[in-house]
Amino acid sequence: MLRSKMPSVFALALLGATVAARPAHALVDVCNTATGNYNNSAAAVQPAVNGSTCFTAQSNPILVIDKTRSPGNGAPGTNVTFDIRVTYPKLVPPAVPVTDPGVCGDDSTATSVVITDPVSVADFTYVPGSLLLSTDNGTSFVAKSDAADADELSYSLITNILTGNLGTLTEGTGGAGCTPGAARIIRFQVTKN
Ligand SMILES: [Ca+2]
Repeated sequence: MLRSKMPSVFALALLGATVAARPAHALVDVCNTATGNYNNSAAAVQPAVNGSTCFTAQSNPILVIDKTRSPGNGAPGTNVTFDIRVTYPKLVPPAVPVTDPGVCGDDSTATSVVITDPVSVADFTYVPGSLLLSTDNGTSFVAKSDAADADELSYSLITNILTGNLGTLTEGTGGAGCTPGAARIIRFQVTKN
C-alpha cells in the first residue's frame, strides 16, 4: 500500500490560545535566592546568609501532526483515505513509535486540542459517514458522526471543514523516560473528482 506524506499545512492543531509550536520543551529549574546582610553590635559586618528555593517550570506542550494519504495517486473516481495523526510527545515519522529525543522530558499537558482540516472541494468530494477516530495509536477505530454533536468529530458539508475536538492530551508517562503517549488518529475518506 502506497502511503505518502501530505503537506502538514492542510491540518492545523490549535492548542488553546496557542497556535505556533514553541522551541522550549524541557523541565527547567528556576531558582531564587534571598540574602541577608547585617552587622554585630560593634558595627562589624557579619557574613551574609542566604536562603534558596527552586521552582520546576513546565514548558509548553508541542504536538505534531503527520498527515498521510492512501493511495498516493489515482485517476478521477479514486477513493482516498486520509489519516491525521496527532502525537504528543513528538513521534518520529513515518508513524513508528520512536520518540524524538529532542522533545523528551516535557511534563506539560495540551488542553482544548482542536484539529481542523479543510478539504479542497475542487479536487475531492468527502465521503459522508466516513469519520473514524482512534485514541490508541491506531489499534482500533470508532466511527463518529458527521454532525457537530457530542462526539469528537464532525464534517460540515457547508464549509467542507473537518473538525476534531480532541480535548486534553497528556505526554504518556511524562518525565525523562519519554514514554510515548497514545496517538490520536482521525481517518476519513474522499473521492477524487
Ligand atoms: Ca459528530
